[in-house]
Amino acid sequence: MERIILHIDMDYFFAQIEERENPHFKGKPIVVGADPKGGKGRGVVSTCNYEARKYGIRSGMPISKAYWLCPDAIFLPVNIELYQKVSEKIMEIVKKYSPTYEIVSLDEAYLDLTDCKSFEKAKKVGEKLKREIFEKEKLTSTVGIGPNKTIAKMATEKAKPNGLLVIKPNQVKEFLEPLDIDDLPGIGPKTAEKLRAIGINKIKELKKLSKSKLKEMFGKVGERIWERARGIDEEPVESEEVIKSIGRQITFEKDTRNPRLIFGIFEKILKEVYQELVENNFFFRTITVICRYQNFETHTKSKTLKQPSQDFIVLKKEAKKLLLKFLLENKKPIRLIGLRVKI
Ligand code: DCP
Ligand code: CA
Ligand code: CA
Repeated sequence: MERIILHIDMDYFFAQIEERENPHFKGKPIVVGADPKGGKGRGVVSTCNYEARKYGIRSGMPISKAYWLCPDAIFLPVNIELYQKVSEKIMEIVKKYSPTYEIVSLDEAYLDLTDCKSFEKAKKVGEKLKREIFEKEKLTSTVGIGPNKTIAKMATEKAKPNGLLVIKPNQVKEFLEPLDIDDLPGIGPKTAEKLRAIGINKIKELKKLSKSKLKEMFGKVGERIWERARGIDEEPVESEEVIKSIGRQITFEKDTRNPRLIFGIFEKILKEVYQELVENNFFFRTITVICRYQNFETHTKSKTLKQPSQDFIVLKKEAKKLLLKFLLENKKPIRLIGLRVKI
């Protein structure tokens, strides 16, 4: 049966919350991310408002570059606790609009609106949802509606900011074909580069490649790309399966005992685990550090907290203590370190 899928994504999320909290910032370029330290800062831009985007500032860009592009912007630290609270409130609203919902990240979700029976009805639901979020949270969002998740998400991207775009099944082809290949979910910078190297820039051109050719170039993802370029996507909207644990591990290029190197890599692991934790609104109780030595001998050490936590400081402190125990108890060269948290 033909489905009706809605995708919603909050506009310049972290920065919009900061604007809301500090109305006197409105109209000025705002950058949320690491401290620029007068252009010497390390770390990256989390996001910025549309005024800052006029200067070329983007998510993921080094904060030093953002400072160079617009030194007069308002630079703010990431207040993730606040953004999470706002996200929870927004998702409580979103959930009311369909029993079949999927929360993708702090500011993004899908709803299956097939029960609306028509795209016109679904559009009204989308308008109402945007309005309710604005009235209750004073934040704008963008909604895309289409016959599947891929089209709905792409419609959102096109309608940003504060927009609503409906792509009906008979409009999918004309919607997709003129778009750039990197507008297609699943095509990242590397994939796009390879395609451009063989003269493919638009989705219309991408459709000239056979499924087997795309599979040969990109493996299984290639098949997905072939389907998506034609507006085919059967992925159901489903609430995330309950995540039981989150973990990361990294193998050193060379076995090492250098504490600076080991703790340096561990910081990276900590940040990645924490990021995923936040994205999934996951709480942990047990922290496990994994250490594999040169001879592949693998050991773990764990700590269980009295209460579930989502606190980065707690995670970092306890995990580092466990890692330090490994370093103190023997002198064997280390091949891999890892971190896993579970509830
Ligand atoms: N984010 C981040 N680092 C990134 C990308 C995003 O910390 N590299 C955070 C900040 C964003 C939030 O996630 O506010 C949502 O990301 P989006 O990609 O949806 O971007 P925005 O909501 O900021 O902007 P847009 O209006 O384009 O959706
Ligand atoms: Ca967003
Ligand atoms: Ca998003």
